[in-house]
Amino acid sequence: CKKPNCNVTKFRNPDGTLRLRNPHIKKLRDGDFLYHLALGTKSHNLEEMFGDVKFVCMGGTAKRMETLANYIMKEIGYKLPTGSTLQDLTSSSLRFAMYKVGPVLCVSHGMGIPSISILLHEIIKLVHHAKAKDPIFFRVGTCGGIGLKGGDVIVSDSVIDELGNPYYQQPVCGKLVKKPAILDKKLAQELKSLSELDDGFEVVNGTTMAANCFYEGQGRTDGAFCEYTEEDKMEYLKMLHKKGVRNIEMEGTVFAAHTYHAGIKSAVVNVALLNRLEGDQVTTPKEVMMEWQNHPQIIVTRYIKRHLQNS
Ligand code: R2B
Ligand code: URA
Repeated sequence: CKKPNCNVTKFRNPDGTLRLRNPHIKKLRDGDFLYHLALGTKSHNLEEMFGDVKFVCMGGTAKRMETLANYIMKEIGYKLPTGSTLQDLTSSSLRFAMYKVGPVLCVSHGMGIPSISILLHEIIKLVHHAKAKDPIFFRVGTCGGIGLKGGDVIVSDSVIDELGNPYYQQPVCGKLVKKPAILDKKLAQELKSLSELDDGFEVVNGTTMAANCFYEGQGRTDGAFCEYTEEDKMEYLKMLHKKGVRNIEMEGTVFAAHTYHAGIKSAVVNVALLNRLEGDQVTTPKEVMMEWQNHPQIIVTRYIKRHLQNS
């Protein structure tokens, strides 16, 4: 199907709940246990716990996701039940951390494609089992910008891998399987439009490259190994920039591919921690970096707020 959002309509039921693209799950005799979340269909009432989820925000670290949950809570005016505090709902898994603020889930994904891939499998099953309707997924993260200042935000309109492929490929049962890495372009444009003049940071749309490595895979010359020159690196980064790549991070392809495959609208919103055309080392003071990491959260929270008000 060539129509935009074709998967979104194809893999959702008319009421917006997700159809799981795995016939085996229904046949699990003891229910489905989401091991890395320590939640299961037998052990928990997932529909009661998560049936109202409309937005899922994923980001690298547990702390950042807790900060985001608290920020969203304040912005949407959500009150926790009297006497309760924000809980990590996956605490017994000791892997990821997940916070729920009304219709918003904030969950950490760790670093890199394998880590977020595990999380995506389990969160997609979670929203399916919970019968959540039309959930939208965001990755709110950090990246290296190409030609952008530290603190600027890139909302990806497309994602590619290190070889320029617009898909996520993975060996499955000994064969290489490709899944198109497609993000919702309208969502990306709307997120960009939510930037305000006095924000103090730019928000741009652009292509994101997802690499499997922070060092050689991103053309850095400051890893433990480097068998190329500074000139090779600059040539590579400039070539990427010419192709429309505005940032490099480590999860975009699988995030876009798995959400698209599941029929979920999604967006990748990253803050640049440095301009890779000017260097490789991330040396910005911690307090500045902590402030910058709020920038994608501000944009995504504006979107969530606007859509909750209109729903
Ligand atoms: C951005 O930052 C992390 C590496 O430092 C990685 O998770 C990513 O995509
Ligand atoms: N995260 C990355 O993956 N690359 C950077 O340069 C900065 C953050």
